[in-house]
Amino acid sequence: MKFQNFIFIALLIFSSCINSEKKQKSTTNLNSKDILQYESSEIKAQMLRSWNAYKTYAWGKDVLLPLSKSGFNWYEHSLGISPIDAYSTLSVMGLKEEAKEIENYALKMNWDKDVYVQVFEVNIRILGGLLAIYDITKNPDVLSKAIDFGDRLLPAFNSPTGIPYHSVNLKTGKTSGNHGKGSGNIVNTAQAATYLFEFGILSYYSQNPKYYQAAKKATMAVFKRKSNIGFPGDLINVESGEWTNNWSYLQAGMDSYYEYLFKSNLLFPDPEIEKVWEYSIAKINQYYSDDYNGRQFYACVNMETGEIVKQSMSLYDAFFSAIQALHGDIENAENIMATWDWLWDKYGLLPTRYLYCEDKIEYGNSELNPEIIESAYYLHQITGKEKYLKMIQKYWSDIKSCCMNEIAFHAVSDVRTMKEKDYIATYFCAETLKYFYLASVNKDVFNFNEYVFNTEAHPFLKNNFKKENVKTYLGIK
Ligand code: DMJ
Repeated sequence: MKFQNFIFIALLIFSSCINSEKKQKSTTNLNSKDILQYESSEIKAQMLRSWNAYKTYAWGKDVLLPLSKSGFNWYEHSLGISPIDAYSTLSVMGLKEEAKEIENYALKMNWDKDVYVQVFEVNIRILGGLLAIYDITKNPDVLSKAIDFGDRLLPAFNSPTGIPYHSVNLKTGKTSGNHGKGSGNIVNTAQAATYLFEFGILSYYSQNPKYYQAAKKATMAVFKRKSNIGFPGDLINVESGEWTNNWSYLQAGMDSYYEYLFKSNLLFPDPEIEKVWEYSIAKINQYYSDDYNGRQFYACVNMETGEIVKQSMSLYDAFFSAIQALHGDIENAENIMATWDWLWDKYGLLPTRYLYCEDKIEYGNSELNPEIIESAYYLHQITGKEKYLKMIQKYWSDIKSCCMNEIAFHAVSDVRTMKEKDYIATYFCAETLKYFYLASVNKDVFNFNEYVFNTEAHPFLKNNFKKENVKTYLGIK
């Protein structure tokens, strides 16, 4: 073997060792001052790279598969979920050409599809995404698309309780308990009552209260079935209104129910919903909060007794510090953020679920979810403390080390091994990259105080919703 070839091979082996080391090691041992600051231009370039990968390998499909370089649809027909979900991120980044392309794409969508869709998921991503396009462009044809889509979701709310069925057929309006195939009529609390925000916006822009009123009926139907100590459970039968599981918590399955009780009031003050939020946040602080080994957690409790039934945290409930901070409860928001950051430092990414009393991972996968970045971003904006920006920089550095591939980013099947998974959720572009970017720009580019985000990180300008019209357009008494 020639000497040059030997050197070349040795270099290759050395660099692949470094890469595999990089894939497993978090930057957490570095001092925050050692972490390289990222520039907004870097995030923007990564968004563009991911978007172009979607266009090259999965255009027209719902989701990009980054390892196999292909795409797949959620249902039998594509709903264009990735583009519609990505629009507001491309737009806040000033990528006008790409945003315009999606606006035109959305206008060509025909919602008259014989397909059962999950009401919760398409509400936050498609309806939320379309409304975000309209909020920015004021293109009346986009609003017509949003109204058409909203009208196709409404039949789901025609249940005896007013709580929507799990799925609805976009063409026929028929409903179903489980993707059009199953028999049950059970939904979780987030699926039951995460509609006030998008349906409120749709009512406002269409000047038709029917959407907000349907969302409010569903929310109140959940709230009025609270237990004697004041909690909803996590699974409910939409026809009988009976709880089929009696756990209560902040994790996926209940998270956005609480999020919208608070956030919808920021755009659409409604005294009844505000009361529900104030009541609920007091109960959360009283019962969910769990101090363990000198750290603050929020546990799962029995809705009837308030007893802790599981000491776990899921990466979804990391959204809650953002809500607490926005609500003015900075102390709790900072305490729980410190807990999330501590968990990140253990693995260099958050596992989907962790049992804190056993120091054990229950589900090790990570889809590069946005919530921890979202909360650090809110805390940085609200407290002005630099440590939150440093956290965000660390999260970015870690995600780059473990999850970047030649075309985009990928999820991992276990944070202990950082084994690559051929998947990237639509919320990575819609939310995760957006929060990274917004954390790195100044107020002239994006003023946090002027917006409220839906649960899929689509930002809505507060000034677009005039207080004097809200009551009439939404039918608030
Ligand atoms: C998003 O789809 C939404 O934020 C939803 O409310 C729950 N979390 C995922 C991202 O983790």
